Amino acid sequence: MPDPILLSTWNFGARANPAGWPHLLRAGGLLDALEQTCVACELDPEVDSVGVGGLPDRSGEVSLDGAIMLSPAKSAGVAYLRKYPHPVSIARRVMEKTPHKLLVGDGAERFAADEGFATAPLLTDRAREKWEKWRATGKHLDFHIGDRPAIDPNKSHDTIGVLALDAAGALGVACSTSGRAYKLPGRVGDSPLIGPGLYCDPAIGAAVATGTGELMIGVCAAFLIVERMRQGDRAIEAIRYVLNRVAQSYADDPSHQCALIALGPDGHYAAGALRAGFEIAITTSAGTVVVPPDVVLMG
Ligand code: SD4
Repeated sequence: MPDPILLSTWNFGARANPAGWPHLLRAGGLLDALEQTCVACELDPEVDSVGVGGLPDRSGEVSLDGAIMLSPAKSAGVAYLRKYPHPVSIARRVMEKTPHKLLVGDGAERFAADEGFATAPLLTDRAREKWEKWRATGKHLDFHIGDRPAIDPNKSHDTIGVLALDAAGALGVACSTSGRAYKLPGRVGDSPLIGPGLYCDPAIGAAVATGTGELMIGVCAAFLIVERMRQGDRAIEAIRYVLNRVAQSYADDPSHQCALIALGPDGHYAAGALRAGFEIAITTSAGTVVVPPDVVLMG
């Protein structure tokens, strides 16, 4: 039996993992581990790309996306939630209580209301001030160069993606995001989509993506990683393959990032990114560490 492990994207994952870890040590606690890691990040006031405090779209409205997956049958996502702070919790409920894979916008919010989820204001004063500053530039630059240093793909938009393996060898993945800051209203990225943003086949592996969702959607990134692992790739080889596919498929734009983590049912894992700056938070029985990825394609 493997040792339990919890992996999450970016250094802010180190603050979120401890909320999920105790659940992972409980028999049957895998879904709670995934969900509670995301919930902790959604409530983290320092994170302006996930949950409450996420940066809004260009009209000033925050919308959240998220998803959770244990297997093709056990998976669901929600997108374009404007009133509810915990997309992964709602996605889990969609997975557990409906035959559907994706609920969006008003319908997703009606479902959340019927299920008794609490609403919360998502736009904080801090996020509003950043948006107002961005708007005042009058330049309507794309999100990643709006109010950020021009070339800093790692500070512009960050999903929390979580991969977990429990002591029984069960794998799972979840992710949560407010998406690209200053996006067009209605824009949805990879994070609520089973395939591009996250994927899990219990016998093969699980993968999650963060970065510019448009890159991941075009190559179905997380699914492709797991399919490469099905064909015999180790996690690191599968990640390298997908990063190369992204690099070949899109014009080079230094302000875009694609960062990936994969985990096998035997506990082996790897992380990679198109560009420098990505980090992963790893929690095991030895504690939590933050490390750089194994591969940086354009580093
Ligand atoms: C999106 N992939 O909506 C998400 C955002 C993100 O690092 O992960 N940023 O495109």
